[in-house]
Amino acid sequence: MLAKPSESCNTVEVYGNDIPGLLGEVEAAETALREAAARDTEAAHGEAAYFDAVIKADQKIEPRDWMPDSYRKTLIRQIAQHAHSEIIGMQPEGNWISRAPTLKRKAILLAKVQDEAGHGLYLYAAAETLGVSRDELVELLLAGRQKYSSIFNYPTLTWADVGAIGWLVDGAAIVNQVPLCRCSYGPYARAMIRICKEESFHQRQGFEILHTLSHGTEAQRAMAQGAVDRWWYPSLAMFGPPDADSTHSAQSMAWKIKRFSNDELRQRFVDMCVQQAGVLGLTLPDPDLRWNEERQAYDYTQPDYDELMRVIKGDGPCNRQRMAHRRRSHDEGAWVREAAAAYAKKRAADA
Ligand code: FAQ
Repeated sequence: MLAKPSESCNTVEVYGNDIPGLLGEVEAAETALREAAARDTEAAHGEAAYFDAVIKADQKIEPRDWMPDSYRKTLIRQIAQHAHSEIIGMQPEGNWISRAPTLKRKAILLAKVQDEAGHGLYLYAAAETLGVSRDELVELLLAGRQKYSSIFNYPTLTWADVGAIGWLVDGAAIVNQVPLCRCSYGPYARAMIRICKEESFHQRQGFEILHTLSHGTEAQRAMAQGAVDRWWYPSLAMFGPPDADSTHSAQSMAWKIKRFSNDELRQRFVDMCVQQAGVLGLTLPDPDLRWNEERQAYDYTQPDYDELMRVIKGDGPCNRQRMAHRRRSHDEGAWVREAAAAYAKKRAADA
């Protein structure tokens, strides 16, 4: 390493006769560094320009592509939250598998709950393409550092709740998720296509349960109406805070992760449900629900967003129960993970 020449000594004494050669080497090294930095900056600009162009052209960003750190973080947050929701979302309906009224209903519900597990797995796999492992995401959920949808913190008190979840919760999920099939991140968009097809079946089975009940005895009709009364506002809240309070919407829409705002999707959902409630012969529990000719949409009462925030922060009717159950299942599944890892290691060694 070169000693720094001081004012008090003669540079020729310090470096001897090599000084012109040494300075030349230093200059050459500095030039090489400057050129490398310029190339990197140009490449980064090139990559950023490519990213912007892909988004603008409505094409897909793939895992191999450069992406801004904040785009990656936003996707990990949303996809992880979505995956956790599918997994925790198995609990409210799972509660009814052993008490479904007929063998056929039991088989259908079992298949639906298994589908939700599958959705969770596709979504964890999509998140893994962003450089984070499923184990890490599960740890974050269990540590309370990642969220899952507010809706799964409400109890399923009667069999009609299974119908209301299918009709309203899966219905809201479809309205929210169909636009995600056009999300700018390829792996998430592709996972959503299959998920939406299955959600569509889920929504119909819920509608059919409610239709059967609402056309049955007076007690069955009352049970169906009671479930719709309980699930309506929590389903509206699933779409998230109103646009004015939505922290991520503007950026996520600019990146074409989200295609519509929370309020736009909520409105679509309301308009869809009013028609379907008519066919079911059930009433949506909102006295102010009426057609607005000017807006060509229904006016409706907003859900209680303070309640949504309380539920998101962990203080809903079932938050503690849901997380306790998830932690218990995770611990009980430890031996399966260990056995699978040991088997994979053995297979790799054999190969
Ligand atoms: N619950 O700025 P925004 C299903 C949080 S799957 C909990 O508007 P963003 C299938 C949000 O994370 C249901 N937290 O956020 C099924 C953010 O918090 P942070 C799940 C919520 O991301 C059916 C903060 O509030 N679906 O149902 C909720 O732009 C039946 C500010 O909000 C998805 O995850 C909420 N409801 O928009 C399974 C779809 N809303 O992170 C079983 C994908 C907001 O800053 C049975 N996700 N927050 O601390 C999305 O579309 C979006 O993430 C939104 C929220 C629309 C949920």
